[in-house]
Amino acid sequence: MVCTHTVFGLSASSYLVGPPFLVSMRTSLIILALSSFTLLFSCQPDPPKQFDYAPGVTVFEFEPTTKTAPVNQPPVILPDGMVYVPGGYTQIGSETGLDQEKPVFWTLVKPFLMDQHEVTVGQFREFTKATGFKTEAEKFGDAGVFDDKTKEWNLIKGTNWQYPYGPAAGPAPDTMPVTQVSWNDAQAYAKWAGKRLPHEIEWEHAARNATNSQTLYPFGDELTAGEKTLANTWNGHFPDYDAVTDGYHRAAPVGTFGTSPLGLADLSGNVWEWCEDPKVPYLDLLNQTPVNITEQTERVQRGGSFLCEPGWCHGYRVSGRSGSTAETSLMHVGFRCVKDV
Ligand SMILES: [Ca+2]
Repeated sequence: MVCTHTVFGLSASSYLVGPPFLVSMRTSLIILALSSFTLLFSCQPDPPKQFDYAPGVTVFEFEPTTKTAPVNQPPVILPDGMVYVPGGYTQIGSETGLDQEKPVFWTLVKPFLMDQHEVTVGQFREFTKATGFKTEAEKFGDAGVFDDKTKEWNLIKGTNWQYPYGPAAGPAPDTMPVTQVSWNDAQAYAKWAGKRLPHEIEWEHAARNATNSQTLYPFGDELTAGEKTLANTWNGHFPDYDAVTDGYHRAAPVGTFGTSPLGLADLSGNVWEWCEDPKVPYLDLLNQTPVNITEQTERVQRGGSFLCEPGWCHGYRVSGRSGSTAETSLMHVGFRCVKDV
């Protein structure tokens, strides 16, 4: 609530503390009474609160009464492998999803470019060849692999982006999404590529096709279209059994399952995708609560993975969220990059 409490250009408090020779006690009391009267009748509701969450991302406390869409002008030549994501207003979150997806709030996102698919093993290899970069899993000497027999996560020696399921499982083909990369590794790749990680609001804006679409997935409410499966997920009851009706028990080559209406592949399923942001409750985001970044701070992941199924983790919905600490490397977490237009 914003209240005007100024009378004749002087605030009520200035009468109370001002030099006594300026006004008599009687005059002060009269002015104070006037001030109180004004106070009663000049209170106005707060204007709808909005703020810049990040460059190109505005967050609203309430639905904006006027929605002036940003100018959408795709570049004449798109960078290879990138999709133009138009700007616009999008509601983030889901009132029917998990608590961490609430409350739903409005945003305005400027246009940007997004990788058509998750960064591949082949693309990551180019990065390491050019820079000599070593991932955190390579430095640690191990990384997280889910064991189908024990139904547990284990740190397996020799596991890294080239051997995402452990050395015994063999190397990952270049067409696979790169995994076993930490948030820090993804940041290094993005910087080298002249790109950046998406903010999770940008990610969801793209997953909602830049049209604020309200379907569960970028391509609708169903995971299949006739005979075709549209996302690589876990088919059955996790972790007991995976019927593999979609053809892949683990990661699939990028783009295997087609693209969303915007032309983006694997936004739902295949592997989780690192985003730029620390993972905070939406209420904290809306209140602009400062985030104290520590080693325990989780970074957001979006899109779900081949380990997700509705009964356990329906993370491949457009509003689904997950997170891990910045140095964590896992077999079902990769990333894609964005670039400003
Ligand atoms: Ca699958």
